[in-house]
Amino acid sequence: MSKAYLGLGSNIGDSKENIDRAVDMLGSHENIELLKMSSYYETEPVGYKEQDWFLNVVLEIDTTLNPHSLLEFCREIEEKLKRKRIIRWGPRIIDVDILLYEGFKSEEEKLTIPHPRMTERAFVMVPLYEIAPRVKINNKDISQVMKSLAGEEIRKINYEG
Ligand code: GSY
Repeated sequence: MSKAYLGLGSNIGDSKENIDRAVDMLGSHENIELLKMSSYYETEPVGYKEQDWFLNVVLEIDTTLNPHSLLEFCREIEEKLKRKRIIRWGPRIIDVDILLYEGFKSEEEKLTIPHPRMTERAFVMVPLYEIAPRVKINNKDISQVMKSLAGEEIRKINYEG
């Protein structure tokens, strides 16, 4: 089993339902165990600004899938939820990104781990810090990395039930 962290985001349609469906699909895979899920966060768009705010969460999982198979499954989930890449950095029904995978680093274009832009993004770092306050990213403590965040807006949401 390897521990991994995934970032999920949506800003089209019912974002909470999109995220919840993706989480259910991950949890239903026989080689994935969901360990922790962060709170939901409403987050200011990073990159292309003329779009709705996102809903983001981070998951901690245990998995026997290797990083490439896990990536394939994440892409399958995006396809199933009918993600359409219309504008680069633009709106999306669901994005499922591998942020970290225990003991694994890669600079392949298709699979860069740790995720190349994660340390600059509050929508990733804040939920990750909530569930993994002692994790290291590129050998740096997350608490150190958090200090250099640019500070885009992010709001924790409390859903009832
Ligand atoms: O890969 C992430 C997709 N995305 C997001 C996102 O999930 N949240 C926010 N706040 N901005 C984003 N920009 C992109 S691209």
